[in-house]
Amino acid sequence: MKLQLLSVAALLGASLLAPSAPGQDLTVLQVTRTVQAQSYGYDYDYDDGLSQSHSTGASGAWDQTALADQSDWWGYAVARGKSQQVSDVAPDHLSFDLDVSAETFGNHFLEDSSALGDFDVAFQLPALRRYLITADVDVTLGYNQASVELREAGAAAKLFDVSVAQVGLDTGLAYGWLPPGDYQLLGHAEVSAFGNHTTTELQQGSASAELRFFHPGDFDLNGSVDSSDVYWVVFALTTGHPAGDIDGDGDFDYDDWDLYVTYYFG
Ligand SMILES: [Ca+2]
Ligand SMILES: [Ca+2]
Ligand SMILES: [Ca+2]
Repeated sequence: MKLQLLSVAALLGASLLAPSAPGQDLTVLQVTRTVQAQSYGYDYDYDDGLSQSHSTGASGAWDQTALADQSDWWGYAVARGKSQQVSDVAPDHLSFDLDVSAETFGNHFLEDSSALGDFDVAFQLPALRRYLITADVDVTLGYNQASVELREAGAAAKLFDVSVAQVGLDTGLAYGWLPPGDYQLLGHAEVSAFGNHTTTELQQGSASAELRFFHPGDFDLNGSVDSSDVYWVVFALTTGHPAGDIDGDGDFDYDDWDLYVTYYFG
C-alpha cells in the first residue's frame, strides 16, 4: 500500500521538532591491522628470502607499508612483495585501503613473492545507528583474493560481503539501520607471484571500504537531521523506493512512518 493518506506538509511540520542529540557512534573493542610481504629465490649456489611485516592493535589513522624487495648476491633482481595499508579507526567511521602486489623477475630457477593486508576491527554500537558502507575489491588472475565483510560479532551470517578470488573485481554499497550490539568489519587482500628463468609474474590486488555511522533519523545520510530527511522518507514511502520499507516487511505504510518517527526522535 502506498502512503497516500499522509500529507507531506504535515510530516514536514513534524520535523520542526528537534531530534535528540546523537551519542557516541562506536566503541572500539579490538583492532588488528597487518601488512606483510615476502620474497624468495632459489638457484645454483643461491637460496635466500626476505620478509617484512607490521601490525598494530591501536585505533586512529594508520599508514604502513611492508616491502620485501630482493636481489641476489650478485645484484640481480629476484622477487618483490609489497603491501600498503591506509586505514582509520575513528569514533564515527572505519575505513581502509589495502593495496598488495607481488612480482618475480625471471633471473632464477625458482622465484616467488607474496603480499597480504588485513583489517580486522570489532566494535560496539551503544545505540541504534543509521549506517552506510561502500566497498571495492579487485585482483589480477592468479592465486589471489580480496574481500570485505561486515558481520555481527560471533555470528556466521554476513550483513555485507564483497569478495573476489582468482581474478575479478566487485563493488558494493549498503545502508540501513544497525541495532545496538557488537560487530566486526573485516578486510583482506592477498596476492602471490611465481616464476623461474623463463617466466615472470606481476600480481596485484586491493580491498577498500568505508563504514560510516549517522543519527538514526538521518535518512539521507548527509550528517544532519532536518526537514530534508523527512522529505526523502516521504518520497521513498510514496514512490515505493526500497529505502522506504523501513520495517522491512515488504510494504510501504504507516508502520514504516511510525518506525521512522521513533528513529528520528531516538
Ligand atoms: Ca540528513
Ligand atoms: Ca514496511
Ligand atoms: Ca507494513
